[in-house]
Amino acid sequence: MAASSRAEAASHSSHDGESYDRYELAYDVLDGLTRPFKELSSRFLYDKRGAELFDRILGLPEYYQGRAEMEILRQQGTLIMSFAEPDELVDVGAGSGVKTKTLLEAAGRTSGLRYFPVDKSLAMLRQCIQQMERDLPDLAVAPVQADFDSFDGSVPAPTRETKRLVTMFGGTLGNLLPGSRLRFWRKLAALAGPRGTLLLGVDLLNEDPQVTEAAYDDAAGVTSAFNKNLLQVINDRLEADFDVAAFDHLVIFDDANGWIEMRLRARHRCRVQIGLLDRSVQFEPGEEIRTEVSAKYSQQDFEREASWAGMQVRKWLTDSASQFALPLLTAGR
Ligand code: AVJ
Repeated sequence: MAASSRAEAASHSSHDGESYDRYELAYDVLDGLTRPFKELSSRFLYDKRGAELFDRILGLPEYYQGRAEMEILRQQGTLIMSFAEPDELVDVGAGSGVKTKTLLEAAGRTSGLRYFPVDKSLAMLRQCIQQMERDLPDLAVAPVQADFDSFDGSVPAPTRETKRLVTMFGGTLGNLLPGSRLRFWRKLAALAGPRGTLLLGVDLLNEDPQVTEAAYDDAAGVTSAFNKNLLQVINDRLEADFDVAAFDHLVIFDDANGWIEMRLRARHRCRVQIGLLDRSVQFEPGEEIRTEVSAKYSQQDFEREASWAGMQVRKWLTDSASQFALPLLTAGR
């Protein structure tokens, strides 16, 4: 092997063809763990095991989001497609593509449509391509391997004529903090283009915060395992030595900010080595790490946010229990 390609192989993650560099991960982790209130990005939750655990979360009785979103897609698929009349479909964070498949099957339309599934995981993209080839063979699929920071350079820019539908399912927008969310809104608007439509998954504020809390702290403990797996990801990729069993899963609803947080709390004082960086981090008894923020919206909050990016909600589609929304947006005021 040539020296340059060896260096390349060493600096990239060994699993799943992820684009995120090991040293980028290492320093992001160190940044987060050396703050006065420790934080780790929720993007690190989704390694192979994390993705499997998230799949199990989607089937939990408490986690209504996935089912509610599928219900809207089945019920409103035709309306969504006739509103957007797309030639192109860009699916940000496509995963297995099951949501888009449901949308297209409900609308009964695939011909003349170009589908760009965007995902950071090659394994997910492969699964998505396979599923579409099997169930929607007419669909032209152009996969794009990119994460949320890099998709704008990887998907072709829309022209003034392009009729493009951009989807981001699951409520992922709510995982960004408001400052980054504003920047991300602008990227989504640019991706859709002047004649495009956005379809975004939005988890709604529940009158009863316990319903939301239960969705992130299920009785079977799957979300707890999902959260703790983050420490395992760090152990595996950064030669760290977190004692995963010494941390508890914790969920907090932050009323003022309108979001729910997942945290991990150290049971006792400990010191964690990060082998790759030859650094260590100290935890006090009860010290917490924030691992995820997930915003819960009212329709009004959401519309205000959309206007930051010059986008306007044209249709507000919800499930029958009004727990989740799939608004359709276009440019304009
Ligand atoms: C897929 C990122 C939207 O925030 O609800 C599920 C992830 N975290 N249970 C969410 C998640 C805990 C989920 N998103």
